[in-house]
Amino acid sequence: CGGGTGGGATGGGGDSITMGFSQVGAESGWRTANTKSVQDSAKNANITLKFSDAQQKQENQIKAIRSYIQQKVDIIAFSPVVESGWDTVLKEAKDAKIPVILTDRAVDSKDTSLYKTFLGSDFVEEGKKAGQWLVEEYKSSTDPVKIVELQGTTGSAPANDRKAGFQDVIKAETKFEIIASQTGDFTRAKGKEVMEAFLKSNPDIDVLYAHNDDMGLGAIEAIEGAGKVPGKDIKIITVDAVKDGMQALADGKINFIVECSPLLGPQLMDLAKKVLKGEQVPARVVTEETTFNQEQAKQALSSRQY
Ligand code: GYE
Repeated sequence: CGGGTGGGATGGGGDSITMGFSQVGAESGWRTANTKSVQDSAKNANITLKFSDAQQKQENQIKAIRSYIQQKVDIIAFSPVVESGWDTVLKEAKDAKIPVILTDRAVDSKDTSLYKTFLGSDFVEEGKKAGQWLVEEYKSSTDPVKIVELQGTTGSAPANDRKAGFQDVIKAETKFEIIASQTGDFTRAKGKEVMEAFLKSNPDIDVLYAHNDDMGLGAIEAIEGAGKVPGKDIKIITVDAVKDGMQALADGKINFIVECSPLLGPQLMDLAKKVLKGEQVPARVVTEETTFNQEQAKQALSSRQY
């Protein structure tokens, strides 16, 4: 190690890179798969990973980032739990000359020099895909369609964007009405709890749009508990396409899933190496993803990695 084109940056170009990674938490199947992807690919790329789990709390992430700065890691990567409130700590990293890569979720900082690149999905596009399926599904009906929405973590990029993209598509037709919308914090338990409340106050729900599979899976329990049939009495759209979600889709309990890939690890390690070598990297790297209906889920299930 050492030498090469590393220049001033410690670890640049060498094989002893240390990365500090601040993860959102362990709130969902998606997150578990994402953590595994990051850890496995760090090992494969010969990058020493310092990993911390923020338990969905921004203050914990800020603490972790400050501690990575103190430890003088070569590079910091993190998945910001919410979009706002990062400028101060990102400025501290910049002043310490430690490059930062955003993975999975975005920040709303105006100063884009605070991070090198942002690797992750286009969540607005995901919300649009969910809306497009709904428009197609109800294209021959003029009756009102009553929708309830389980939002992701309040203030997070995927919650903000999946909501906005969905709304953008369905607003064109007045028959679609979102009658209730609340956060389920991307967890199964909260998804169930909030869906139970939705069912109590709204006797005739046609559609559930859940911002991730886990909340949808929790909601299925609530729907069944209320004596209704998920996928029939209430149509369900979710995002992620983790195995448990895909199983429920194949079983007819979910109607449509928009894929969001958690397998960001290999690209992240690749970008980190390039950044440390002083190579140019794109400001935005968008993950490629697809959608699944029930038939497609049956086909895809056996080869699903997460
Ligand atoms: O969809 C959800 C997770 O940020 C894309 O976070 C990620 C989201 C994912 O908890 O399941």
